[in-house]
Amino acid sequence: MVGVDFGLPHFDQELVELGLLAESAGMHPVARLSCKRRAPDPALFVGSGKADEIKELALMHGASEVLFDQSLSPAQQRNLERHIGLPVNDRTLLILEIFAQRARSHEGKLQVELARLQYLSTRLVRRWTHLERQTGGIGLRGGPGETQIELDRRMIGEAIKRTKERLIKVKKQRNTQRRQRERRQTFKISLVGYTNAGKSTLFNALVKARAYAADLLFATLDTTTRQLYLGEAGCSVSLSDTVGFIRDLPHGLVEAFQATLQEATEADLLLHVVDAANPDFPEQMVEVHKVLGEIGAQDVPQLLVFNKADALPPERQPLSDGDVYEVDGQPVPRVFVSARTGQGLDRLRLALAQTVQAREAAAELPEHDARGLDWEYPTRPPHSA
Ligand SMILES: Nc1nc2c(ncn2[C@@H]2O[C@H](COP(=O)(O)OP(=O)(O)OP(=O)(O)O)[C@@H](O)[C@H]2O)c(=O)[nH]1
Ligand SMILES: [Mg+2]
Repeated sequence: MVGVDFGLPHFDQELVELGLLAESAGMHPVARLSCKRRAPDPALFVGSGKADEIKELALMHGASEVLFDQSLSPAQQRNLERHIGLPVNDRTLLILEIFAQRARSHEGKLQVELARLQYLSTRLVRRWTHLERQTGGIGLRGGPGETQIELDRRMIGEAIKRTKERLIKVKKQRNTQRRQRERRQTFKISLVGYTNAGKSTLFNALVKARAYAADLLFATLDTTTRQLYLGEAGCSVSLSDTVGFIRDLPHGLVEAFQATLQEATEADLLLHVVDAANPDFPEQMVEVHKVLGEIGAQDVPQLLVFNKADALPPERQPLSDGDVYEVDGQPVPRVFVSARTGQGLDRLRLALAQTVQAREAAAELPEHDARGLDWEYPTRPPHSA
């Protein structure tokens, strides 16, 4: 695994996340190497000396593949493969690979297929312009490579169109189901958060379900929804568990998973689950807000759930089971829980019940200024874009 530090914020020196991604895709990282550069080398991404070093390290450890934490251009990828003599991939491809392995539902598979095709098409287009330049002399049109790529591109374009059409059909069915749910007027809560934060574990603990939870990135791809009865409010709400977020989520994936991510946009409340035991949690929260902004869910009220309290060292144990936390200068209510041990879950249920009741009260009094309510209950957007 190779990381190249260009002086950008949050450079992952130890390549921790890349390692987790690789393991989630079923690989075993054997060696890590990071280096500093001012700018990527156009041909090899790293210098040729560094490329030799990577090759040596890979040979020494018997590696069968080299993974880069940063995005490579198609030409860099090809040149590196030639230089090192092993397949070379980057983080974007790795994430696509995990999604492809993990997709279960019909819709999930279609979404992954669309993302993969879109990724391929950008690669082909770039390779195509590159060839075009090579054969670019006047009157020098149409070599064999050109026709082949033209053909590939047309086929991919058609496959993208077909996949999109099939997705639209699936989406229509989903909308019908959603409308049926809406007719029942249930309060909708969506779990959001960085991948591996513990959303599915919390979901299972709250609704006593058995959604797949694992120490893998992107364990969940499909949305699962269950009814959650809140005794304190005397009503049921619907709770949805869905796909996790990650920094630099490949753009094609965000687009392809729009329908799945939409769930968050239409929620009445977002439970933003944070892995409080992960030292990188502040950056992860920023990434989650970024994706929420991209999908237009930034104005949905939030409740922060700091999870994995059981894994916090004694000096970081929370002083109370809940408080208010500043996000972008805005106060957001927060509770501390452990989805694993059940610690704080009663407090979380109570906070949910109070939020539902506060919202109902606000709905009954149209003139009511939500800001007048106690800040413990999220009744307005915690932050604006
Ligand atoms: N110590 C501790 N571990 C937890 C807790 N909650 C979840 N985990 C672990 O964290 C890992 C990830 O949990 P998941 O529930 O799959 O996380 P997720 O947010 O659904 O992850 P994705 O679906 O991959 O985005 C699993 O190994 C869980 O056992 C907790 O409260 N304490
Ligand atoms: Mg999950």
